[in-house]
Amino acid sequence: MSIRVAIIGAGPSGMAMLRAFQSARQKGAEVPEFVCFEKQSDWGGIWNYTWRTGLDQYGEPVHGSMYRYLWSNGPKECLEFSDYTFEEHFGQPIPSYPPRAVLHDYIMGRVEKAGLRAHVRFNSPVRWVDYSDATGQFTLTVKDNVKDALYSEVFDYVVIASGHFSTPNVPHFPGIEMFPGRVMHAHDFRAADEFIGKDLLVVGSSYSAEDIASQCYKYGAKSITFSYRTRRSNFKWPSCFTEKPLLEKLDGRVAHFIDGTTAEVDAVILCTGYLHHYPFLPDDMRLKSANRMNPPDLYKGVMWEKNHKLFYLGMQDQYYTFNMFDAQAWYVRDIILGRITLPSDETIAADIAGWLAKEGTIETAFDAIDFQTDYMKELIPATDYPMFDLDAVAALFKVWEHDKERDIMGYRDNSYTSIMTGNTAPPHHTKWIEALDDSFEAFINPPAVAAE
Ligand code: FAD
Ligand code: NA7
Repeated sequence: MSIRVAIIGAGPSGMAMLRAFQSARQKGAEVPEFVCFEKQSDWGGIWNYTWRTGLDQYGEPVHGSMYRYLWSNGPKECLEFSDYTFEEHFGQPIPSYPPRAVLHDYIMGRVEKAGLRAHVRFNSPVRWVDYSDATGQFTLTVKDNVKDALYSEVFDYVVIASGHFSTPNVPHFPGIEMFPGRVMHAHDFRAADEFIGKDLLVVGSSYSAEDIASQCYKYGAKSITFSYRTRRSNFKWPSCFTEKPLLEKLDGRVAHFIDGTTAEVDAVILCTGYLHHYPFLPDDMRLKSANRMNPPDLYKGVMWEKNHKLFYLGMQDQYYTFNMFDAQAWYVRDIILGRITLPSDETIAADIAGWLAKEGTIETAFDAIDFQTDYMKELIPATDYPMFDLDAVAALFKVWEHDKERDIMGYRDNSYTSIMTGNTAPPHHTKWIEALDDSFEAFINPPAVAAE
C-alpha cells in the first residue's frame, strides 16, 4: 500500500505543505498520497474572513480571528514566498502593507495555480487522531459536515497545521459579568464601526491590542484606554489614547486599575492572546505551549520528539510567517521523503535543548527577530526551497520596528524593497489612516478622479 500523509488544516501552513509536495512532484520525485482536512468550506485559514462568531453553521467553533479593515501589520517584503513573488502574482509591484483581501488573494494564487484544491477535503474537521505502536500508523476520525457523517482513515504521517491564534485566552476580571456594555475577546472582533463615538478599554499590549485599538481610532472611537499586564507599548499614540497598568476590577462602567486610577468606558475588548488548543489529540501527541518563539518538544520546531511521524507547522510566535511555513513544510516533506536523515535520539534531544537555551537568551524584539532568522538559516539550506537573503529580511524587520516607534498611525505608508525581486514597492495611493475601504479593488485601483 502506498504511503499516506494527512495534513490537518488548509491555512497558510497547510497550504505550504501541499505546495511542498507538489513542488517535489513537479521536479519528478515520487511523493506519497497527501490529503488535507479543512474544517472551513474554503482554504486560507484565518485569512479567509468570516462574519460569523461563536459557532458556525455546523456547530463548529468559528476558526477566524480576522476582522474587516485588517491590513498587514508587517511589510509584505518580509513574508514573500521565495518561489512565488508578489510581482508574479499581481503582474506588477504593489504597496508594502496590503489589506487582508489582497494577502488572501496572494496565498490562494500559488496553490490555485498549482492545482492543489483537489487534495483538500473541505467542511471536514478532524475529531480525533490515534496512533498504533503495533502498526506504526495513525487513524484519523473525521466529520464530514455536509453528509453529517463520521468516518475514519489510516495514515502513515500526520502534519498538524491547525493554527494557534483561534482559541481565545479569556481572563476574568471582577465585575466583568455586570458590565453594562459590550465585552468581547479579539477573536470575536469583526468591525470597528460599532465603536464609533465610544470610550473603549482594550486589555493587552501586544499585536491585537495595538491593531484593534488603531482600527477603532481610525473609524471614529472617542477614546482608547489600554491596560497592560507586563509592559506598556513604546508607541506615540494620539492624544485620546491612555495606557494604564493591569485592570483590577470593573464597577458598572468604571474600570479600576492596579495603580488606583479609573476610567469610564463603554466597551471592553480583551486582546489577551490565544491558547494552543488541539482537542483532536491525545495527551502524548499534544503540543502544550504558550505563544513563544520556540515551542517545546519539537525537533527543528516541527517534528514531535516522541513520534517522528508526527509534525507541527507554524506553531511558533511569528515574525516570519508565510516563508517560514514554507521553510518548515519543505523540511517536513524531506524528512518524509527520506531526503533528510534524522540523527540519533540523543542528538535530537540535544538539538531541542540547544534551541530552548538560545530562546532563553532573548531579551528584546531584535533578539527575537535574530532568533527566528537563525532558525530559518538552519531549515532552508537543508532543502531545495529557494534561499533568499535572510539577513536582509531581519534588517527589514528591524526597520519596521523603528517605523512603528516613529509613527504608529503612519508606518503602513512606508515602502520597502523586495528581497526576492529587488524592486521597490510603490507608495499606496491613499494614506492608511484615510483609507477606509479595505477591499481588494480599492487597494489595487487608484481612486477614480471626480468628473469636472
Ligand atoms: P491558520 O491560518 O489559523 O489556519 C489553520 C487552519 O486549520 C484553518 O483553516 C482551520 O479552519 C483549520 N483547522 C483547525 N482545526 C481543524 C481541525 N480540527 N480539522 C480540520 N481543520 C482544522 N501574519 C502575517 O504575516 N501578517 C499579518 O498581518 C497577520 N495578521 C494577523 C492578524 C490576526 C488577527 C491573527 C490572529 C494573525 C495574524 N497573522 C498575521 C499571523 C497568522 O497566524 C499567519 O499569517 C497564518 O494565518 C498562520 O497560518 P496557519 O495555517 O498556521 O494557521
Ligand atoms: P499575543 O502576542 O500572544 O499577546 C497577548 C497579550 O495579552 C499580551 O499583551 C499579554 O500580556 C496579554 N495578556 C495575556 N493574558 C493576560 C491577562 N490575564 N491579563 C492581562 N493581559 C493578558 O497575542 P495577540 O493576540 O496580541 O497576537 C497574536 C497574533 O494575532 C499575532 O501574530 C498578530 O499578528 C495577530 P503579557 O505581555 O503576557 O503580560
